[in-house]
Amino acid sequence: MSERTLVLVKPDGVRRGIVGDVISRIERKGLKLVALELRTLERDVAETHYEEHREKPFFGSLVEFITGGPLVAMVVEGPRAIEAFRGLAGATDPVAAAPGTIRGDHALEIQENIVHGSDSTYSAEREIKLFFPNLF
Ligand code: RTP
Ligand code: MG
Repeated sequence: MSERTLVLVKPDGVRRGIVGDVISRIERKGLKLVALELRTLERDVAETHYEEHREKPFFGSLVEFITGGPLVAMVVEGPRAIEAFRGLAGATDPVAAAPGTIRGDHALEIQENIVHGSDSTYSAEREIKLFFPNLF
């Protein structure tokens, strides 16, 4: 059974030229790209994407960061794609993320942690509709 997940290379990853490495890891794992776009998020889209964090102290800063430059949004498909990509990404805190993961290999700051991946089938469906409303 195949599933889909929304992956973002956040503005820090685009600025630092890590898009190719992220895509390469996705492809090496055997996951497939089914949609891809470079865009700069409007504030309302960013706030909707991260709505679960609206009450957190870092919400304002997170929205500033994620809207601060172009990002790459992708839909990635494969068996247990949600869990598979979260494994490639590593722990949210890049210092704690294992070496060999995207965050473990490329980052040190909790906010500027290079990638996003949906965390459940519910989130994946919601986020894919938000970023790619015409994808079926
Ligand atoms: P994401 O949603 O971006 O895939 O990351 P995640 O599931 O691993 O982490 P989550 O808890 O959903 O947090 C969302 C993003 O908010 C930033 N963050 N900043 N300053 C802080 O304490 C803090 N905590 C989280 C990170 O960019 C994190 O990926
Ligand atoms: Mg999350």
